[in-house]
Amino acid sequence: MASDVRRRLPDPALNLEPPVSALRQETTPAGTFFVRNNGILPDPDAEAVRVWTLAVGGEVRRPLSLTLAALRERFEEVEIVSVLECAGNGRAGFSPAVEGLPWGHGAVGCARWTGFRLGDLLAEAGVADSAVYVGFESPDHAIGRPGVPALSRGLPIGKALAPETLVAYAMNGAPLTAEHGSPLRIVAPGYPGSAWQKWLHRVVVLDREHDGAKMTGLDYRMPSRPVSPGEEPNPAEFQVITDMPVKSLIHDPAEGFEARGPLTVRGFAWSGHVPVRCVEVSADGGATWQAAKLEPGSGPWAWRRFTIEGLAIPAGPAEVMARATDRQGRSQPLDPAWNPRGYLNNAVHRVRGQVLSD
Ligand SMILES: Nc1nc2c(c(=O)[nH]1)N[C@H]1C(S)=C(S)[C@@H](COP(=O)(O)O)O[C@H]1N2
Ligand SMILES: [Mo]
Repeated sequence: MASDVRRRLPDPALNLEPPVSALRQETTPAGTFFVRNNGILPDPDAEAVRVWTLAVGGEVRRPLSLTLAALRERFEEVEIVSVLECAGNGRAGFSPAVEGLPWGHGAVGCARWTGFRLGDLLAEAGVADSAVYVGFESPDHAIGRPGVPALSRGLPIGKALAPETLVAYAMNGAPLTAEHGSPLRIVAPGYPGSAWQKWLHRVVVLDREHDGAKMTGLDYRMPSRPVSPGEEPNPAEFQVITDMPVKSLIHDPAEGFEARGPLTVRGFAWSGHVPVRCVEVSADGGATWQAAKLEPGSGPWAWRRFTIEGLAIPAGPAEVMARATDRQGRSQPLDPAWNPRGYLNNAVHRVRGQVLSD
């Protein structure tokens, strides 16, 4: 794809990140949307991939296995516009540096997802009273280890049954592409991208937290108390990431801009389960902040456009920053909160450039 603006990250798995300046639409086109793979995509020629079924088992009264056609026929179609963000988005911003893919700010996008409620599927299977969690299984495999799952994440039963949690088959009105999880993926608004299992093949209802690939240890988990660089992390003190923090990005101006003041600054703001309250912009290193105009967005899980026009800014080297605040009063910090795997960097987004004199 000659027009693909995404960079490939240094990793044997396919991981793609667009520049933040390309994230300028309410819904991000599939070909601009970041791609995060922990392993190798399912083999399109495999029998189980050509004839896809979705199975439900574990703590259920009626285990199921349904074809794509049967799923489409049986369950009501639902659409939701939701942000999808990798928990590792912004990892390159941590100091000291942490291991893991060095995402800039582009491991986020917002799309219109079409599918059916995971809760409707689970109701059909009859969830037992013992259920506390669901685990997801997919046929992608770990690097160099065919047959070994690359990722098997899950959701607490409450989120699995929540009306916004979908099994999706379409993104922005088109069938899911292979890289975004065709034919079925989880959509778990407000949760980190890791919970949005792609190539969903089986749902297992569990009477305890799921312990599949990359659910345990330090993977996609945050320390429950601050851990300093150099300190030996204790996995027993880490918890699975659920709710995503409030955040924003500036798509205009772009990094390295040259412009005459006053400036127009535009971008998007989003959050997890607590809605965004406001966005402010600073052009003086955070000394003063000016409220941006914030548009409503397409429903509670979509990102919301913000704009400031006529931002006064002196000629010379310049930096603009955006800071979103949620309805619980939590704001983006100026600097990221360091953690061993570099998750949840929601520090203010800074864009640097030059303001030209008249
Ligand atoms: N089966 C499977 N699902 C997966 C992954 C994966 O490696 N395998 N990566 C997860 C992670 S960490 C993220 S951030 C999202 C990214 O979705 P995208 O590639 O459509 O942007 O997919 C999630 N679903
Ligand atoms: Mo992710």
